[in-house]
Order: sequence, then structure tokens, then C-alpha cells
Amino acid sequence: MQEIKQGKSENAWLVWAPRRQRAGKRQRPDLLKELEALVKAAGGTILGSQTNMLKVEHPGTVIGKGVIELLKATVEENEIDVVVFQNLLRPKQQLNLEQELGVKVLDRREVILDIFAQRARTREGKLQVELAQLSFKSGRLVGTRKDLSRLGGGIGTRGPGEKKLEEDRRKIRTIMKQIEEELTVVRRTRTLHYERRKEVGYPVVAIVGYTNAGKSTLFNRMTGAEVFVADQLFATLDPTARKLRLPSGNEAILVDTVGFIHELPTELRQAFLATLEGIGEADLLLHVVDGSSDAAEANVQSVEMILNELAFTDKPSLLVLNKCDLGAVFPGNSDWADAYTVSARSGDGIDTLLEAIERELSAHHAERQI
Ligand SMILES: Nc1nc2c(ncn2[C@@H]2O[C@H](COP(=O)(O)OP(=O)(O)OP(=O)(O)O)[C@@H](O)[C@H]2O)c(=O)[nH]1
Ligand SMILES: [Mg+2]
Repeated sequence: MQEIKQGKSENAWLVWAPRRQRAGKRQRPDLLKELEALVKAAGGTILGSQTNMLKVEHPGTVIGKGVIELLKATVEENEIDVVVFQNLLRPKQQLNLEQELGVKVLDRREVILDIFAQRARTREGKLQVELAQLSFKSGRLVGTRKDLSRLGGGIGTRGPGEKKLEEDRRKIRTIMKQIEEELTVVRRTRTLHYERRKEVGYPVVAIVGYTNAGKSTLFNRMTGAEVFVADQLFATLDPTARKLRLPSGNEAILVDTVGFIHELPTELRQAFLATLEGIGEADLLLHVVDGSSDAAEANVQSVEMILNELAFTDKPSLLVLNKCDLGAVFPGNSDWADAYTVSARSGDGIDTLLEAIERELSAHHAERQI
């Protein structure tokens, strides 16, 4: 269990209530582990978790009366401040659960929103998160005005706050419109930056991949930069670019990006995709995977789905299996025969990867000249 260094950390209890699987459909066993990592990244202290297989979801409260009773006892016994559901909760369900349990109830989306709110550094990032939070809150205002009495924002006291919560939807919409306008201006400036870089003629290589795969570590290892690296989800939010020196002495631009995640909240989708817009300029993608993770294959699939959505699947890309220093834990996936195995931490395999990058870029460049 992680001790939080600053401020008071909230005690969290996790609940995962998946529907019992139909035959043949695989449950992702790592989802609860991922929720744990998300709650820790948001600054919560996890006191425990429970999994309740459901035959059917209870429309008002997700879990049934009996389970709620037991959960309430657990909450009181362990002085839990917040109960976090892996399930996505509808506003009414969230409200009902908070009333039943007497503590704050969040779902996975709200935790991710909370992390983004804490991590955003650039003007663009902050505006996007604010927009996502407002959109989430305005969704919660639909229907009963009682929603306004919800027990509070995310983990800790972040989020738009109670004052904003009390604003009616019209006011929220006006603010959202203002933010959108400001975002358009900020984005235009960013596009100009990318265009200017393009003008200089450097090829662009973008690192993409699931959160915590080791993208920033690889970025630092290859460019000598010191981008923030942490064993937490979404350590990187804003894209960073540095010059990359290739083995022949040629140069390229390397871009580090925000980590991908399974089931990204819809409110954050726009922010997330906008952050990745820059990848559209890339000549080559490095898809970095934590090859030591049990969820490596599932994570590769999640990333590929998003790349698909961004219509980036035609881009040349190299699959990079990272963290090979943690042992021979890579599954024998035949699709991965062409992958590059590296350790961003020890530097193993990096020279070979750099050579491959150079080869790909020159092949691609030759193609463009035809
Ligand atoms: N053992 C080992 N650990 C690594 C390696 N590369 C990265 N890590 C660790 O993995 C964790 C995540 O690394 P980051 O570089 O922050 O990962 P990221 O993909 O940038 O993560 P986000 O920005 O949060 O999406 C850190 O604790 C790193 O020290 C590696 O090759 N081997
Ligand atoms: Mg990172």
C-alpha cells in the first residue's frame, strides 16, 4: 500500500461488479489491478477491494441490497472515505449508492478525470481537463436537482468544486463555450509549432503506448532528456518533443505522448485525441509495450483500437517490447516476431532500435520521393 507523502490521503475501497461472463467471452483480470493503480495515482490509499459477480445489474444501485449492507459495514469498520467502482455508474446510481453508504462514491471515469486534473501543466491541457470536468458535471445535473447534493468532487478536494456544481446547465454551457474558443486559439499556436518543425525538415518519430509502459523512460534514454518518469498511471499528459540523434549522425524529432488506457471516459476522449493530434505529423510510430505485464496483449489491443480510431493504422510503426530486464516474461505471440525487445532502464537493445528507426525513416523517405 502506498503512503501518500503530501496532504491527507483518502482511504479508498474498490468494488468490481462484473456481469457473469457468457461462455467464450474473456474477462480482463487485470482491470481491478488497473483501478488500484488509478486510485493510487489520484492520491488515494487503498484499504481493500471486493469483486461481486452479478447475474444482472441492479438498475438503481448496480449491486444488490445484501451486498450493499455488507459494504456499508466494511466502510464503517475501516473508516473508508471513498468507494470506487470499476463499473461505470449512472448519475442516479452514484447518488443512490452515496446515500446508502454515507460516503463519497466514484467510478473509474471520475478517477481518471481527477488524475488528469492533477497532472495537466500546459494551458491547453488545463483547459481540456476543465472542459471535460464541466461536461461530466453537466451530465450529472440532468434530471433530479438532488444530484447537487452529492458529497463532493473527486479524491481530495480537486475538481471544479461545489460552487461550480451549483451553477445551472446554461451557465456551464456558456463557460464551456468560452473554454472551447480559447482552446481553438491555443491549438492553432500548437499546430504552428508542429508546422515550423516540419519546415526544418526533420522526420518526426512519436512514442505511443499504454500508460506506464515506459514511454518517457525510453524517450529520456534515447534523447538524454529528463522528462518526469514515475511508476504511476498518466505520469505524462502533455506531449514533449526533443531532438533525436540517429546512428548515422542524422537527426529526427522524438515526441513523447500521453499514455493510452482502456475505457477512457468519453468526456476525456476529446482532450486525449487532441493531445495525440501531433502524432498525425509523425513519420514513424514507436508503439511501446510493457512486455513484463500480464496484460501486455490486451494493452496492445487497446492501443491499436485508438490508433485505428485516429486513422493512424497506415503509419509505419515499430513494436517495442520494453522492460526486458524484468525477465523472460514475454508471451510467445507470433504477431510480435518483428518486435524490438529493449530495456529503457538498462539501455539493452536501444542501439538496435535506433538503427531500425533510421532504416524505417530512410525507407519511408525514399518512398515519399518517388
Ligand atoms: N524494470 C524496468 N522498469 C522500467 C523500464 N522502463 C520504464 N520502467 C519503469 O516503469 C514505470 C513507468 O515508466 P514511464 O517512463 O513513466 O512510463 P510511461 O509510459 O511514460 O507512463 P505514462 O506517462 O504514465 O503513460 C517507471 O517506474 C519506470 O521506472 C524498463 O525498461 N525496465
Ligand atoms: Mg510518460
